[in-house]
Amino acid sequence: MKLRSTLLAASITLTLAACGGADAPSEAPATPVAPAETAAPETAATEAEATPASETVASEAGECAFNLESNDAMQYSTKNIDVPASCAQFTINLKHTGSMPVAAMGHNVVIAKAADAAAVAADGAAVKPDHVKEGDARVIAKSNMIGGGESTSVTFEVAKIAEGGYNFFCTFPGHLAMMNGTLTVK
Ligand SMILES: [Cu+2]
Repeated sequence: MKLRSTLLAASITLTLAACGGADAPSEAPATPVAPAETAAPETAATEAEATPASETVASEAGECAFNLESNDAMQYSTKNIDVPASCAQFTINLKHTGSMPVAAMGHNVVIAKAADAAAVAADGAAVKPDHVKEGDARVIAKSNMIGGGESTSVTFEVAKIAEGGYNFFCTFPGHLAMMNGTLTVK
């Protein structure tokens, strides 16, 4: 009897609550509506532009994107990026977590054959501000050169690196030796 009346009361309360009326009993908290899965931003690239929340957004990049960081110590945050073969395109979002200006500690992300990296960087040494030779056919893709606190991104077709042997690297003069890593299509 007691159970039944409790259920009845709960049911009435729910009904009333649904109408926005009654005080919900404390032992029966309203079931929170499951948060709708917000559509993952597909263009993390353009969103990465320095909003305070960009770090959070960045950590949720989809599987066809990777959030790469760089710093004032001339380092990338990883030496390898796995690129799913299922992705038609892949985006690398680059964030410069340091504070030095682009002219002193600029970073970019360039995609080319590992064997061509040194020549690509050498040929771009005098080309400001991007440090990539105009029309360099060895370059699959390249981002802008950024300074501390800035973000950029580069997107490329996965088919173009499918054969393997491609690296990502920074062409700012003197950075290649420390700032390079492999792209592994799997
Ligand atoms: Cu660099």
